[in-house]
Amino acid sequence: MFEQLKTLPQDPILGLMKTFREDPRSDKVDLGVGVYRDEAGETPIMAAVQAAQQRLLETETTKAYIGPAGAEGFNRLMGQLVLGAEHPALKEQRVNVVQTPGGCGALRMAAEFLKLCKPDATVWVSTPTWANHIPLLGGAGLTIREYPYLDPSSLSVNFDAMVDCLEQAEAGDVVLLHGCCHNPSGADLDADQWTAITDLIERKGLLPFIDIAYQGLGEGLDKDADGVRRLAERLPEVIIASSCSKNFGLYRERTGALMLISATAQQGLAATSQLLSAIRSHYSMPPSHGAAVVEMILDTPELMQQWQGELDAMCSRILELRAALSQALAPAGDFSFIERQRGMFSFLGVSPEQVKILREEFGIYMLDSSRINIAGMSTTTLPRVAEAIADVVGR
Ligand code: PLP
Ligand code: TYF
Repeated sequence: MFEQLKTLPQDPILGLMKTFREDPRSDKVDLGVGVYRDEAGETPIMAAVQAAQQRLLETETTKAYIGPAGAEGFNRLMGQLVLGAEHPALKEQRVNVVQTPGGCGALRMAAEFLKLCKPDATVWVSTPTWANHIPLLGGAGLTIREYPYLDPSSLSVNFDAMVDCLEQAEAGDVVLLHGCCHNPSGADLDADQWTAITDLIERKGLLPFIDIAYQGLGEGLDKDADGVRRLAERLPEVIIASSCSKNFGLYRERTGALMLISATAQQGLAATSQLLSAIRSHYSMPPSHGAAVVEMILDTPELMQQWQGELDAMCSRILELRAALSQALAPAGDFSFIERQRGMFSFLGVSPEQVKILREEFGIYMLDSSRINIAGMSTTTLPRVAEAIADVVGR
């Protein structure tokens, strides 16, 4: 049965991690995969997470099954974290949250749910978008179309082109938006653009689908969710996929949430029953540990404060590195967009050949698209990274 199968290429992001590991140079720098790193280049367990794990170890009483929706407390607290505790949709009981295996699990189950709502649904995604969006959504059988998002010459949002394109979408089409910290470009919508896109979605009867995987790593927990929150104040139905991988550093614990905002509480119950049925037929129920940690943190004031402090420090470090890199590159060209962008990623805007030189000659690893993980640098490695980039673009 297996003999006719061809070997497929690896995920290019995860493949690059392996090439990096095998590079013997001691001064190599990994700007590839999107994991947060500290000044020492490590991705440590956050102290609030360690403390919550310790408490769990002492208080957890069972490992019995958790059920397809996951933990009720986690779901309630995640709804509040993303939407803000006072959000009208929460008060009107129009929000239903389920715990998922990471943001990826949320994205995929959202796609399966959409397929049940509308078997011929079309999802519009930004060009470019996170490469995994395509298999996660397309794999559920949704039709994927693209809207232009990034102007490749200025590396900023081409909002006019985005709006012009989405004017062609039909009622009932789904629009995937990055809640903040656009992956791969770092170019986000500003407040006016969020309002304008909300107007367009409302006028055309589209369904907004928000992927928010970096809340707290752009400018702060509330600021990063502002666009989503305001959109969800105006529209009757919204789907939100949220991830705890980056902001809690729980990557391998596979912790995320899927939120359905429905027009009425009654419709929300029916929609959630469909979603839970889809979950049962895919993985039955989510893993527990990561969500139990998040619930413990969000529900314990001193852990919450500790976590917010750590997250704010990560966020500030990224902003400082952004400012430092764009300044260090100023003699080589206009890289000021790096300072204006948010989150872990920006494109350098160099060619695949230049990316190859940076990797082979300088041991500086980034995706072929020139996407860099800003948090992959430290104040020690940044000058060398900047020097190498300046050298390569100056040739
Ligand atoms: N969405 C985006 C844009 C991402 O970059 C990621 C990954 O890091 C995710 C979703 C989901 O990640 P995870 O499944 O690890 O929570
Ligand atoms: O874009 C990134 O680097 C992160 C991490 O299959 C990631 O989102 C990369 C590939 C993948 C899962 C997560």
